[in-house]
Amino acid sequence: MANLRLFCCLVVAFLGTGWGLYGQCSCSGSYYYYDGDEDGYAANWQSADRSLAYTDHIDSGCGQGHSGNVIYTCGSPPRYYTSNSREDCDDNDRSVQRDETWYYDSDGDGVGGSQRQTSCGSPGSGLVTSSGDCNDNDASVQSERTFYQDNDGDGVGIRVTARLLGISPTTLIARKKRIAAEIKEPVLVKGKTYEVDELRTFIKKKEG
Ligand SMILES: [Ca+2]
Ligand SMILES: [Ca+2]
Ligand SMILES: [Ca+2]
Repeated sequence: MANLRLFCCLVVAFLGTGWGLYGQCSCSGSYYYYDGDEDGYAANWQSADRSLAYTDHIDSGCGQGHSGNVIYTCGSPPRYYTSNSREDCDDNDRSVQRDETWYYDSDGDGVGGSQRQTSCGSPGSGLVTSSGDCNDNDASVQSERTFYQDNDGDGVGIRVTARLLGISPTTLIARKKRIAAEIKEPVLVKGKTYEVDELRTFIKKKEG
Protein backbone atom coordinates (compact mmCIF):
# COMPACT_ATOMS: atom_id res chain seq x y z
CA MET A 1 0.00 0.00 0.00
CA ALA A 2 2.87 2.39 0.83
CA ASN A 3 4.39 1.76 -2.57
CA LEU A 4 1.04 2.47 -4.25
CA ARG A 5 0.71 5.81 -2.42
CA LEU A 6 4.27 6.72 -3.44
CA PHE A 7 3.50 5.85 -7.07
CA CYS A 8 0.35 8.02 -7.06
CA CYS A 9 2.24 10.94 -5.56
CA LEU A 10 4.91 10.68 -8.24
CA VAL A 11 2.27 10.63 -10.99
CA VAL A 12 0.53 13.73 -9.55
CA ALA A 13 3.86 15.51 -9.16
CA PHE A 14 4.80 14.58 -12.73
CA LEU A 15 1.55 15.88 -14.20
CA GLY A 16 1.74 18.96 -11.98
CA THR A 17 4.80 20.13 -13.87
CA GLY A 18 2.65 20.50 -16.94
CA TRP A 19 4.05 17.42 -18.68
CA GLY A 20 1.91 14.46 -19.61
CA LEU A 21 2.81 11.08 -20.97
CA TYR A 22 5.40 10.72 -23.72
CA GLY A 23 7.02 14.04 -22.68
CA GLN A 24 4.18 16.05 -24.28
CA CYS A 25 3.15 19.32 -22.68
CA SER A 26 -0.46 18.95 -21.58
CA CYS A 27 -1.45 22.63 -21.51
CA SER A 28 -2.23 24.83 -24.49
CA GLY A 29 -1.96 28.56 -24.66
CA SER A 30 -1.98 31.56 -26.97
CA TYR A 31 0.44 33.86 -28.72
CA TYR A 32 0.95 37.41 -27.42
CA TYR A 33 2.90 40.22 -29.06
CA TYR A 34 5.11 42.96 -27.65
CA ASP A 35 3.25 46.27 -27.32
CA GLY A 36 5.69 48.87 -26.01
CA ASP A 37 3.27 51.79 -25.86
CA GLU A 38 0.36 49.65 -24.59
CA ASP A 39 -2.10 50.88 -27.21
CA GLY A 40 -3.29 47.36 -28.03
CA TYR A 41 -1.31 47.12 -31.28
CA ALA A 42 1.82 45.00 -31.56
CA ALA A 43 5.33 46.04 -32.46
CA ASN A 44 6.96 44.47 -35.49
CA TRP A 45 6.96 40.71 -34.90
CA GLN A 46 6.63 39.21 -38.40
CA SER A 47 10.34 38.34 -38.52
CA ALA A 48 9.98 36.22 -35.36
CA ASP A 49 9.39 32.47 -35.73
CA ARG A 50 6.27 31.80 -33.69
CA SER A 51 6.97 28.06 -33.65
CA LEU A 52 10.14 28.78 -31.66
CA ALA A 53 8.05 30.49 -28.98
CA TYR A 54 5.79 27.44 -28.83
CA THR A 55 8.79 25.08 -28.67
CA ASP A 56 10.33 27.18 -25.91
CA HIS A 57 6.97 26.97 -24.13
CA ILE A 58 7.13 23.15 -24.33
CA ASP A 59 10.77 22.99 -23.31
CA SER A 60 10.17 25.16 -20.28
CA GLY A 61 7.40 22.88 -19.02
CA CYS A 62 4.53 25.02 -20.30
CA GLY A 63 6.05 28.22 -19.08
CA GLN A 64 6.24 31.31 -21.27
CA GLY A 65 8.02 30.59 -24.53
CA HIS A 66 9.76 33.55 -26.21
CA SER A 67 10.81 34.28 -29.76
CA GLY A 68 11.56 37.82 -30.74
CA ASN A 69 8.56 39.97 -29.84
CA VAL A 70 6.30 36.92 -29.47
CA ILE A 71 5.35 35.05 -26.32
CA TYR A 72 3.42 31.78 -26.14
CA THR A 73 1.85 31.20 -22.73
CA CYS A 74 -1.01 29.40 -21.03
CA GLY A 75 -1.43 32.11 -18.41
CA SER A 76 -2.09 35.80 -18.53
CA PRO A 77 0.31 37.70 -20.78
CA PRO A 78 2.86 39.91 -19.02
CA ARG A 79 2.62 43.68 -19.21
CA TYR A 80 3.51 45.18 -22.59
CA TYR A 81 2.02 42.25 -24.49
CA THR A 82 -1.23 42.14 -26.44
CA SER A 83 -3.20 39.45 -28.23
CA ASN A 84 -3.67 41.80 -31.20
CA SER A 85 -1.21 40.82 -33.93
CA ARG A 86 -2.00 43.89 -36.04
CA GLU A 87 1.19 45.84 -36.39
CA ASP A 88 1.63 49.21 -34.73
CA CYS A 89 3.14 51.70 -37.18
CA ASP A 90 4.76 53.51 -34.21
CA ASP A 91 5.14 51.44 -31.04
CA ASN A 92 6.52 54.44 -29.14
CA ASP A 93 3.41 56.58 -29.62
CA ARG A 94 0.10 55.29 -28.27
CA SER A 95 -1.85 57.99 -30.13
CA VAL A 96 -1.21 56.29 -33.49
CA GLN A 97 -1.57 52.72 -34.65
CA ARG A 98 -2.20 52.63 -38.38
CA ASP A 99 -0.88 54.51 -41.40
CA GLU A 100 -3.26 57.26 -42.46
CA THR A 101 -3.74 59.37 -45.58
CA TRP A 102 -2.83 63.03 -45.07
CA TYR A 103 -3.92 65.83 -47.44
CA TYR A 104 -2.14 69.12 -48.16
CA ASP A 105 -4.18 72.08 -46.93
CA SER A 106 -2.77 75.08 -48.81
CA ASP A 107 -5.28 77.67 -47.56
CA GLY A 108 -5.24 76.50 -43.93
CA ASP A 109 -9.01 76.04 -43.60
CA GLY A 110 -8.63 72.56 -42.12
CA VAL A 111 -9.81 70.73 -45.24
CA GLY A 112 -7.24 69.29 -47.61
CA GLY A 113 -7.21 69.29 -51.39
CA SER A 114 -6.39 66.36 -53.67
CA GLN A 115 -2.63 66.14 -52.99
CA ARG A 116 -1.90 63.53 -50.37
CA GLN A 117 0.63 61.24 -48.75
CA THR A 118 0.54 58.28 -46.35
CA SER A 119 2.09 58.62 -42.92
CA CYS A 120 2.02 57.11 -39.43
CA GLY A 121 1.04 60.16 -37.39
CA SER A 122 1.16 63.76 -38.56
CA PRO A 123 3.83 64.36 -41.22
CA GLY A 124 3.95 68.05 -40.21
CA SER A 125 2.04 71.32 -40.41
CA GLY A 126 0.06 71.98 -43.54
CA LEU A 127 -1.32 68.46 -43.79
CA VAL A 128 -4.68 67.29 -42.43
CA THR A 129 -6.68 64.05 -42.44
CA SER A 130 -9.90 65.54 -43.85
CA SER A 131 -10.22 66.08 -47.58
CA GLY A 132 -12.58 67.39 -50.23
CA ASP A 133 -11.65 71.10 -50.45
CA CYS A 134 -12.92 72.11 -53.90
CA ASN A 135 -10.78 75.28 -53.82
CA ASP A 136 -7.65 74.83 -51.73
CA ASN A 137 -6.55 78.40 -52.47
CA ASP A 138 -9.57 80.06 -50.84
CA ALA A 139 -10.12 79.54 -47.10
CA SER A 140 -13.73 80.78 -47.38
CA VAL A 141 -14.71 77.89 -49.65
CA GLN A 142 -14.53 74.17 -48.92
CA SER A 143 -17.37 72.50 -50.79
CA GLU A 144 -19.14 73.13 -54.06
CA ARG A 145 -22.22 75.36 -53.95
CA THR A 146 -25.19 75.78 -56.27
CA PHE A 147 -25.54 79.11 -58.04
CA TYR A 148 -28.71 80.29 -59.81
CA GLN A 149 -29.05 82.48 -62.84
CA ASP A 150 -30.16 86.03 -62.01
CA ASN A 151 -31.68 87.25 -65.26
CA ASP A 152 -33.09 90.51 -63.92
CA GLY A 153 -29.93 91.45 -62.01
CA ASP A 154 -31.69 91.99 -58.68
CA GLY A 155 -29.25 89.72 -56.86
CA VAL A 156 -31.86 87.08 -56.22
CA GLY A 157 -32.12 83.90 -58.23
CA ILE A 158 -35.28 82.24 -59.50
CA ARG A 159 -35.37 79.57 -56.81
CA VAL A 160 -34.84 82.00 -53.92
CA THR A 161 -37.48 84.39 -55.27
CA ALA A 162 -39.95 81.53 -55.71
CA ARG A 163 -39.30 80.36 -52.17
CA LEU A 164 -39.83 83.87 -50.80
CA LEU A 165 -43.12 84.15 -52.70
CA GLY A 166 -44.24 80.67 -51.71
CA ILE A 167 -44.65 79.49 -55.29
CA SER A 168 -42.78 77.08 -57.51
CA PRO A 169 -39.94 78.25 -59.78
CA THR A 170 -42.05 77.12 -62.77
CA THR A 171 -44.97 79.31 -61.69
CA LEU A 172 -42.62 82.24 -61.10
CA ILE A 173 -41.10 81.93 -64.57
CA ALA A 174 -44.59 81.72 -66.12
CA ARG A 175 -45.63 84.92 -64.30
CA LYS A 176 -42.46 86.71 -65.38
CA LYS A 177 -43.10 85.75 -68.98
CA ARG A 178 -46.69 86.96 -68.79
CA ILE A 179 -45.65 90.30 -67.26
CA ALA A 180 -42.93 90.71 -69.88
CA ALA A 181 -45.43 90.01 -72.64
CA GLU A 182 -47.77 92.70 -71.30
CA ILE A 183 -45.12 95.41 -71.29
CA LYS A 184 -45.80 97.86 -74.08
CA GLU A 185 -43.08 99.70 -75.80
CA PRO A 186 -43.17 103.29 -74.51
CA VAL A 187 -43.68 106.22 -76.76
CA LEU A 188 -40.72 108.49 -76.35
CA VAL A 189 -40.85 112.08 -77.43
CA LYS A 190 -37.66 113.62 -78.53
CA GLY A 191 -36.34 116.31 -76.19
CA LYS A 192 -38.15 114.98 -73.08
CA THR A 193 -36.47 113.39 -70.09
CA TYR A 194 -37.60 109.97 -68.84
CA GLU A 195 -36.70 107.81 -65.86
CA VAL A 196 -36.36 104.05 -65.77
CA ASP A 197 -37.42 101.95 -62.77
CA GLU A 198 -34.95 99.66 -61.06
CA LEU A 199 -36.16 96.63 -63.00
CA ARG A 200 -35.72 98.56 -66.24
CA THR A 201 -39.15 97.44 -67.31
CA PHE A 202 -41.11 100.68 -66.84
CA ILE A 203 -40.37 104.03 -68.33
CA LYS A 204 -42.36 107.13 -67.58
CA LYS A 205 -42.09 110.72 -68.36
CA LYS A 206 -40.22 112.59 -65.71
CA GLU A 207 -42.35 115.19 -63.98
CA GLY A 208 -41.51 118.76 -64.87
CA1 LIG B 1 1.74 49.39 -29.57
CA1 LIG C 1 1.29 53.05 -31.24
CA1 LIG D 1 -8.04 73.81 -47.64
